[in-house]
Amino acid sequence: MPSKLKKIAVEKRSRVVLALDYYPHGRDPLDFWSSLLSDVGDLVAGVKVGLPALLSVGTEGLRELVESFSGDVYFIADFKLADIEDIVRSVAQSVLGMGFDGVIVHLFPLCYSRLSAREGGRSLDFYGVASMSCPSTLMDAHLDELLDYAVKLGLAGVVVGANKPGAIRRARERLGSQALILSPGVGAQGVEPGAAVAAGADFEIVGRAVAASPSPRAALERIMKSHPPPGW
Ligand code: O7M
Repeated sequence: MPSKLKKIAVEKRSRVVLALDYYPHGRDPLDFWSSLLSDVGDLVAGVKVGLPALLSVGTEGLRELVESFSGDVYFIADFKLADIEDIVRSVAQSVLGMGFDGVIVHLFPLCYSRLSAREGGRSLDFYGVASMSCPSTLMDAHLDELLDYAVKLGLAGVVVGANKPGAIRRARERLGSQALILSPGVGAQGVEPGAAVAAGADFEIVGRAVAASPSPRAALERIMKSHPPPGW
């Protein structure tokens, strides 16, 4: 279970996972995200890094970013993994080697029997996408199956769109209190801060509303005011 994420969240009283996808045109992305994390790292529990970051700064750039801040934040790799189990496990092992704490995988392939990655004394937390913030009717029609699959795999948590409070409530019912629910869609995609947490999510994943704000700290403080303090 993702005890590092919970511990950091409680210490910082933060339910925010910051998505690092956006950087201003003309800026060096690694320099921008390093400055952003220096500015607001004390306000975020987790940082989600996706393909835009990987493709713009490369694995060495990401390794550097993770190494610089991993004492203070929980790093989640979101490389849109949806493949056969051997490939997912191999990527997960590399992700752990880069210093990440968690990885997000798509559940819809239903290809996995056991997901794990270990190295030395460290292990990676796995999160599964159960419902998206876009109108993905195919996935939503199979929500219960995807949630039950997440439980069967013993995942650390699931991703459920912040614009789908019914799906968040359903996820909480089916997952129980231990697994985490991470909800994207807040801010730039139109969901009010606090709505997903009010429906039962543990964390709200926020990208542009913070990273593209002229005052990322003030934007984060506004979002955090809408959340009850975390406690598990
Ligand atoms: O706050 P934003 O809109 O700038 O960023 C949202 C982030 O959440 C961005 O990194 C997306 O890839 C991610 N996300 C969604 O927006 N919707 C989803 O359904 C799922 C994700 C996600 O994180 O998938 C793992």
